[in-house]
Amino acid sequence: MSTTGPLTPGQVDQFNRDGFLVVNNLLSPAEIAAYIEHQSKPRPKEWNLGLQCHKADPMIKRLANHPNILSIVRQLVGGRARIVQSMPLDKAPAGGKGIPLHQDTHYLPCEPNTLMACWIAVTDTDAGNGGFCVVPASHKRGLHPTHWSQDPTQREEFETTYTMRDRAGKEWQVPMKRFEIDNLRQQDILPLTIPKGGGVFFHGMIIHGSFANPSPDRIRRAWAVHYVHEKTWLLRTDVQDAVMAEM
Ligand SMILES: O=C(O)CCC(=O)C(=O)O
Repeated sequence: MSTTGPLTPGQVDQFNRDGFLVVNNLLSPAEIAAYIEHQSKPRPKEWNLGLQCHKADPMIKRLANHPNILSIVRQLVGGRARIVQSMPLDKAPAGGKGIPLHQDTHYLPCEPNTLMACWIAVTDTDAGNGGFCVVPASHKRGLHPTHWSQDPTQREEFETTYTMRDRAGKEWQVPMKRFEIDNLRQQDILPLTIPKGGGVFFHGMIIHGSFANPSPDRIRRAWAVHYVHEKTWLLRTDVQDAVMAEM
């Protein structure tokens, strides 16, 4: 297992200032190889829980609870965390679709807002294969206006209605689909280079996403987990049973 130490005070400041932090060597080459092999094999259908696979699939559970990741999440949320969702984010060569730039808090409102994520590069990732992009420091300017993304090079398959419930038990419905932040300027978008096994920790309010994979032959493979501080109230009823992280 690879080991990274706790973040330095400088790295924590950087996360708070920029809204994201790249950390290399979170997973070892052996751990990455084991994940790739696991994903290539058929798995029992009881493990296929969509964005909740970390509750059933032992490999995904292990990675979502990886000490290198959790120790940093703990530092950044200021205590123990709960795992809200996990997802593979593979992007095929030659046009595999992007994810329109967005803020996760828009999809996962919570009180107080401790939402954050760790996105792990399973292959080397950069602008050349549709790597992860951020708008640095955009987490400090509230929720930005959005429009429905209908760009055919970006994913738009998602459309649903969430039930929200506040702490007092009041419920309401929120229709959701694939939104994109309005009026983004290309020069504000920073494509990150994250080598295999490294990752980016990012704040729930940071604007992030990615573009289609322009490479003729380089797949972009990645995987992400979203966390909140254990005491946070998640408004979406479908994730209110988010499990505690193991440390
Ligand atoms: O994989 C990407 O390109 C973006 C991932 C993302 O939006 C997320 O993990 O919240």
